[in-house]
Amino acid sequence: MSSDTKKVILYGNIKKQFENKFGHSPLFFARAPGRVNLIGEHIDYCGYGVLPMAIEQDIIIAASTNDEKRLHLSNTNSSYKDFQCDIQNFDINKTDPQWFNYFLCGLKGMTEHLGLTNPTGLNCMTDGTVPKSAGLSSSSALVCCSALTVMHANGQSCSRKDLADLCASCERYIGTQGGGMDQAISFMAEAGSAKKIDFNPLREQNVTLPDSVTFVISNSCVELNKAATSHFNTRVVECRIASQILAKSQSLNWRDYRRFGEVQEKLGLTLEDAVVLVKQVLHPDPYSKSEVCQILDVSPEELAETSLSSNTLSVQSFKLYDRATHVFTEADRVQKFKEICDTKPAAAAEKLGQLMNYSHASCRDLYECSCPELDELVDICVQSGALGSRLTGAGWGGCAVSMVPTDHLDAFLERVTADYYQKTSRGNKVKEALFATQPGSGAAIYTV
Ligand code: ADP
Ligand code: NG1
Ligand code: MG
Repeated sequence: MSSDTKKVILYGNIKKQFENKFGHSPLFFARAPGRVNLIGEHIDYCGYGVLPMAIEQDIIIAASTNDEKRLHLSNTNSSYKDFQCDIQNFDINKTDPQWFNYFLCGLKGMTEHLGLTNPTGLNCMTDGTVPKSAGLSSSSALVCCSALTVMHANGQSCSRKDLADLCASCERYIGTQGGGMDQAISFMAEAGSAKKIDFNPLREQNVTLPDSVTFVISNSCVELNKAATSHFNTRVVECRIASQILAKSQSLNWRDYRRFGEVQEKLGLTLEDAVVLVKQVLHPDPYSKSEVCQILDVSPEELAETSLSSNTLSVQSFKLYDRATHVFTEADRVQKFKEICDTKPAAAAEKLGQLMNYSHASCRDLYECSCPELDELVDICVQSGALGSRLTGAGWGGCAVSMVPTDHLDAFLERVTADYYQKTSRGNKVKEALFATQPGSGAAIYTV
């Protein structure tokens, strides 16, 4: 990926703060955008395609190098404290994921990927406009931006695809076992187009959204840090165990399988067939850990090896039927969403809106990754004239994305402001919490 010299003028504030901190000018800027996922929630790590677009909000790092082999990391937001360490010898803390650990993920991943034995020291000032822990991928924007900074500072270049794959892997150093959607769209986004992203191997296709609608993001103002809790990995693990039990039920060697997509492909099933298989094999009641061990014929210690993550070792109850049903039906909705965008049938926008509404209901009822505030916000968005509205990102708080007829946009914004924000103390946050968005461009380096 190449660098650009055009946009640095926009980065006056971060440049000034860099100069105040380090006493010289930055050599270059790196930027990586956040994203909004339009449909396809919690299915990337199951091997299924998703449909996100980049947003304008991003993380920017102003950087220079130093000869001391040190990382000096600062943030324009004083609530993110300064950090420094040796550029090569450091630990990434999974149990207390402070902000600099996300930077360290990118640093470690890129240093190893490039095989750098003598990486340059770095001085970095970080600035960000992606709301944190709100499902718009501030964490991945920071990891991607860090990896890009390390790459450029060491005079190297990588393809966007390699960067996306690398950053999907290295964000896992923080503990969350994500599927790669956030990093893929951050690097591969193109202004004006949403993308269908498929995995294993990573592939992308442009998706043209109907021109009569505008996508609006609204933040419920409830935050959830995914690395500091086990909500996210519990879902990953439930899906892994469900796919292993489905594999075993069909006489496959279940230890070879970790994702629904792999099992479905091996069995040659359609997504509808897979939903039927779930009904035949799994039961709707939660599975206890001992039942899972009995079905897979393993000890709890072996189960930890084959299926769990370090922060889910003590989970005792697994809802396999509901999670599996969500994943297969959500994967089907993504395919239908793309098909409607491509073929533009009559009432296309209404059909897309309906898929978004079904997606939210499935996230709320089957995947249980919503929360009361987000459900209330989604309801208000639909009552305010959205054709479809749903939680976006991991959930348990964070943002909703709504598809609104453009000629109804002002009335929609007014009503959501009145009904969700102004009724509570959220009123003073409405400016940054409720905004229309366009498909933005991908990560970039700007040299001075
Ligand atoms: P998200 O849904 O935004 O990806 P996560 O819980 O995965 O939420 O990650 C949020 C974390 O990312 C924050 O707690 C913080 O550590 C880090 N982060 C986000 N934005 C910034 C920023 N501008 N500067 C420093 N760290 C940030
Ligand atoms: P957010 O909301 O950005 O933390 C997470 C995962 C994605 C995906 C979505 C749910 C990471 C870095 N991101 O996103 O891979 O699984 O949740 O669709 O783990
Ligand atoms: Mg995140």
